[in-house]
Amino acid sequence: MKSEILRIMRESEKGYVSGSALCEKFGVSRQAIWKCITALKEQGYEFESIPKKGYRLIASPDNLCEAEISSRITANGICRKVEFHDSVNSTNNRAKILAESGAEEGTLIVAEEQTAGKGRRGRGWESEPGVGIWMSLLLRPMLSTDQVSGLTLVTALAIAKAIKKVTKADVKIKWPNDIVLNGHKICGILTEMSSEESYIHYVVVGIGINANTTIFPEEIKNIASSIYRETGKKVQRAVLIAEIMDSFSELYRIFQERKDLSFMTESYNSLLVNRDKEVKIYYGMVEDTSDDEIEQGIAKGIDTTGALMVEIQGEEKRIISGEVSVRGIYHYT
Ligand code: BTX
Repeated sequence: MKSEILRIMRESEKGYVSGSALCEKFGVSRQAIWKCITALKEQGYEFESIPKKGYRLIASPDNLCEAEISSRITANGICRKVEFHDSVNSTNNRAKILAESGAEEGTLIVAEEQTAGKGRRGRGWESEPGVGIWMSLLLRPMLSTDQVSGLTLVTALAIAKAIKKVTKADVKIKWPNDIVLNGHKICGILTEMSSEESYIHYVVVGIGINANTTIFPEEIKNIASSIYRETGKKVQRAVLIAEIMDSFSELYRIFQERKDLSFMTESYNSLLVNRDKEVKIYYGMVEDTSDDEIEQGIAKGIDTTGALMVEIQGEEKRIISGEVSVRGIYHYT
């Protein structure tokens, strides 16, 4: 009921919603509505209440909770259900458990804190409470297993578009799965799949965004940053989550119809941080790849399968994500 009340107030044209209209809508007493409003106030929501007119929502806090997120999610988009946790080990792990027990496509797991956030290839992901967006979306896509890596690129573009829309920040994409702002990593994506031969049971797309983070641990302070640190403006996280779900819904629908990325290569490439720049390709971990496992070339952009085209000694080579890292010559980007 809380998320519905918030949604009704946000959508109300005059701004005010009368107590009796809410009682009628939910078939409950005035006392029950008042209790709900009081609980929302305790969570930091501010209401104006005027006799004979009703309640008006005047401020929403940036505390993530199921009601706040659900009340902003578009009804006919990909997200059908939000599960919120104050703390979990990893939202990807939680999404996988739900997927194994039959949860439907569009289940979104969001956590205020992850105690064992995961990056790719066994790496960790710093997920401190109160400042980030740590979430995983469960998908049951109509794609073949070799098309699934495209979902990471679809997600990256959806996030970049949403961040641009909500914050106006000039974000870029570092192929295949980082979103960067002023050369710093502000977001990572971890896509995990469960399949049998060519049949996909499910895919979990994990998204980590440093929204309002101010301090990073020593090991990552040179590469990581947050939207707040780069723009000076705090992000209302539930607003950004809803916007990401909207932009993802649209791109995901088209990707499933077309089965390739031709519809978005241009927009993706226009945001590519190292397009037409010199890059190094590491065929192992960046930190310990030996010189003979590093190639150097000019990044040209993605093709319709999502591979990065790199010009190496006059010839274009397709770089497939998975086992490689691509970095600029001097910087992380
Ligand atoms: P990645 O392997 O590209 O990046 C991991 C690397 O990024 C780490 O080794 C570290 O150097 C750096 N790093 C760690 N934490 C952060 C951070 N908060 N900001 C910037 N850089 C960082 C990227 O993997 C995929 C990350 C996905 C995270 C989401 S959060 C929700 C979901 N649940 C989960 O466990 N993972 C995903």
